Amino acid sequence: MTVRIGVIGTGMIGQQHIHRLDTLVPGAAVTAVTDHDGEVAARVADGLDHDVTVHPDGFALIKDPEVDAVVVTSWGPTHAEFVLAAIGEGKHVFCEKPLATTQEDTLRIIEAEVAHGSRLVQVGFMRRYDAAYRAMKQTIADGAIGAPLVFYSGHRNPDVPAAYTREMAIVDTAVHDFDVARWLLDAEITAISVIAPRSNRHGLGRGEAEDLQDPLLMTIETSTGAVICCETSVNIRYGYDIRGEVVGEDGTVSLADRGLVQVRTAGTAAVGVPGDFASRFHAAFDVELTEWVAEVAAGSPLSGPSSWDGYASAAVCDAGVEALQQGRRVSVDLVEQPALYR
Ligand code: NAD
Ligand code: ISE
Repeated sequence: MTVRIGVIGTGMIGQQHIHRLDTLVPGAAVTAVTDHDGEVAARVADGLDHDVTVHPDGFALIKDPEVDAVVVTSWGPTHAEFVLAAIGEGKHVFCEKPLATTQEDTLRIIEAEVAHGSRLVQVGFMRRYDAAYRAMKQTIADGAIGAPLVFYSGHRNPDVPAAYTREMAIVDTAVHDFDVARWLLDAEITAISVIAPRSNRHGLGRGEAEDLQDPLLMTIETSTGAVICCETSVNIRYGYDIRGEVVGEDGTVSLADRGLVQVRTAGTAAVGVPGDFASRFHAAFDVELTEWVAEVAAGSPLSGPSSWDGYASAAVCDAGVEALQQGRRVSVDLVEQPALYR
């Protein structure tokens, strides 16, 4: 069976996902698109080698009988209403992070999905599909390093767009580290503190844009007693570098450097660093959508990041922003987890 997919939001990642769904992912075809900017949507549709319906808005696309499942890649604040509409139609929906921009909206989604009675929502936390992170999780599960005690997670971007604000280091960037830490350590996050060192000069004096507090260091407590130390550096210039090391009772496991080769010359040994998120995680995105489409096609239970994961990460983001603004440790108090997500 081919899963006919409608994509809401044909901007940067929307176009990348359309390309992989239409050309790479077995059993998937993009049959409908829409964008706030109708011309962009029409151009993207024209670029495909088959007929694609261009809808006036996301709600019309969700109702389209030629759409079996929905992908949401529009701006974050629009996600919740589209996800809720898809649940209302009983359709599977893959939503790029964040699931919603407020905890209240993530809880509305959970309530709707629980009322539906089975999982329809998957959130785009693609790190869970990255081969290196998967090997790290397997190493921990095998008991090779003993019980995990500390996770160091470094999230470095070469630069960020003018629209990027201070809080985005937490809600747009570190949200990936929060999710992957919960998944790796099999724990919930219970509290967060944020320290802002002296700022990188590249984050200051950004014309019309606000000065950034960059880097940020977060100390994050978890339900198992393991502690996460998360660094965001979003103006690091040298590349898109994702660092990770779990310290256990008997050893450590870390993400290896990425280059295919190491070059030794003139007294140095050098390895390449990816330039952006798309090159660092392209294979993870491929696996993420391939597994999602396979599960949707088979009607089997979804195994990827759930609405609960979207809610839990949103709760940590809210606490992190409060910790940054108020300069104090903020606890994360989650609602009781519905049975659907256990
Ligand atoms: P973008 O600005 O390039 O594209 C977003 C598109 O959504 C734009 O074309 C815009 O016109 C459209 N849009 C906005 N509101 C809409 C609406 N109501 N209906 C239909 N279309 C609408 O942004 P992007 O970088 O592609 O990011 C999109 C989403 O993907 C964001 O939530 C972002 O956080 C997420 N993202 C995730 C990753 C990742 O690593 N997983 C990386 C980049 C972006
Ligand atoms: C972007 O939205 C992403 O999700 C990237 O993975 C992340 O590295 C970047 O900081 C975000 O802005």
